[in-house]
Amino acid sequence: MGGTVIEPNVAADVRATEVTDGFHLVIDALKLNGIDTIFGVPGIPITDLTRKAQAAGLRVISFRHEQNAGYAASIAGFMTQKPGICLTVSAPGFLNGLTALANATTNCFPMILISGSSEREVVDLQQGDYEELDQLAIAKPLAKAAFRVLHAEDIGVGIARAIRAAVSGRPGGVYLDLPAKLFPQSVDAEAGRRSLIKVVDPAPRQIPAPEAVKRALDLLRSARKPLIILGKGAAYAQADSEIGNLIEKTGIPYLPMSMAKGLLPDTHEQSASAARSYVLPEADVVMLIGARLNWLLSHGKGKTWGGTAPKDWGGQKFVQVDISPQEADSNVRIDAPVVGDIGSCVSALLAGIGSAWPRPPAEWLGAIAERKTKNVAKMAETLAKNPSPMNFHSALNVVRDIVKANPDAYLVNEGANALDFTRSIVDMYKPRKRLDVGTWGVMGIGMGFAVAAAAVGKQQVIAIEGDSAFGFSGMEVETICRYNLPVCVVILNNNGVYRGDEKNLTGAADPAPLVFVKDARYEKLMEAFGGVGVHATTPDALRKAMEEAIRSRRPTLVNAIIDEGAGTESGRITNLNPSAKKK
Ligand SMILES: Cc1ncc(C[n+]2csc(CCOP(=O)(O)OP(=O)(O)O)c2C)c(N)n1
Ligand SMILES: [Mg+2]
Repeated sequence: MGGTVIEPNVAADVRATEVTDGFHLVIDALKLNGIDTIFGVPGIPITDLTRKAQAAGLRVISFRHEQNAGYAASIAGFMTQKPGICLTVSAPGFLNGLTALANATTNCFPMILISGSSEREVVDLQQGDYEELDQLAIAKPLAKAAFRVLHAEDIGVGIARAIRAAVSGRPGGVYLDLPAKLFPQSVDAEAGRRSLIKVVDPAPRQIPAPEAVKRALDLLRSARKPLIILGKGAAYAQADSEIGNLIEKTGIPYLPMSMAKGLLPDTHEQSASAARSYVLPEADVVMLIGARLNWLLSHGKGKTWGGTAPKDWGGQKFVQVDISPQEADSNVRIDAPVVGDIGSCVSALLAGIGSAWPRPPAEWLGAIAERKTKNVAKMAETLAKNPSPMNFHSALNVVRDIVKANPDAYLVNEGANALDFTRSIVDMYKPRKRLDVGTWGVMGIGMGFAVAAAAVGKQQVIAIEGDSAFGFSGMEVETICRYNLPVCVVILNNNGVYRGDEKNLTGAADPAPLVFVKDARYEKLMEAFGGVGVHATTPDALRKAMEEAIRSRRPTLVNAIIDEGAGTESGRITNLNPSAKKK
């Protein structure tokens, strides 16, 4: 306990009273609950909190912008099942962190945004305080839960509630408002100690009902063309061996969603990734495990699923394994919902399967294998080409080899083409190693995720970034250098958003809205802070630079020059652009 001793100005025989304060109670409450890292940006009123937290043995990672600290916290939450903590100042700092909080809620990442706030009575009367804003009200609709603590004695409860809200059930972002006045409030040390709560079983298991499990297995057993889809919830659950067993014991082909790649190695023979557009419309029973039927799965309907019109349902029946009882039927009918935590649900399914589960019909497996072989051969041919300048394929062919040789490395990924090509070309071999833009397709997660993966995951990080995507968090290369993190950033630089060859249609001097400065030397940004910068125009140069980065573990930025005409609008989701009839 980091209590201070106040020596009362009285006779020496009067015992000093041990007191603590709001600063120390926040730190002690976090430590008591196993929180060891804080991501944030200092300033009024939390500057001293960052100092004291560091002095108390927490790792404090100070960023250049709160949004990046917030993304770092959220992905740390995904990686560890412990809420990631982001600490900000009031009003603008809070708002900067809020995007990351909303993104965490959308992606079901456990995170707590702790923001200092200004004088309550001044804020509530709108009298114009320094950084005045009703933060709690603003955070509420974007967070899974939001709390405020007004008295130091309540800090223990506030932190306990925030932790439970973040990690129990479906995880999400939680906001905790700590007004400036709270921090210096002093409390008797013993009373303070007693007010803290070590949260018991913060994310309790939720056991599925036996009849739900039976219903799901009966449906799955009846399938002629079964398919399993693994979502990021399945990756989060850390039930890797149970999920692997379920896939292998049933022999059912599976598709990993982006952040579930590597739950089983992407090279697994049951992976149907290379035949995705065949298996989705063809499957008759689909079991979703920790995957939602949102836009990333075309809402379970339309052409992707064999429907004719965009809103048409295909003929599939669905099993949905999910921790939220409200998830089923959100887009199409779910015939067999299995509600519980993924680990408990998959264990129950495994128990019900026993040892005599019939393998899926050979025609189904054969048809998938045939398409896979064809598509893999086609991809190999494309990857073998060596155009000049490089295109996404020839650059990512290198990254693919490097990741294969370094399966423990984290792969952070954002951009449009830079994202879609990386996802399909670079195989993952271990769970929770691929960290990307998630449900929202948000640009800006790159350097925050990279810092968290290196600092918390303690492994090499490879960040594959579109040049536009990188720009959203690029200043954090200073943070990467400052903490000397083993991060190798590779910018797939095609001079712009989607591509770099557009012209201003008016012919005037302003560039087109999607293009950037030609031949920008991003690598010099890393050099500016003492890291290694490399300008790579060939696959060989890219390979050498990445190998050296991993060997040395030094912060490195490789500016990989890609053909500026290589990309397509919005990558794989061109169809989501509203297109006007009038051209
Ligand atoms: C926060 C946010 N702002 C804007 C966008 C729109 N957007 C989607 S992808 C993208 C950048 C694509 O360019 P780049 O990262 O260079 O990838 P490329 O396709 O060129 O490889 C942008 C701005 C977004 N997804 N998120
Ligand atoms: Mg680009």
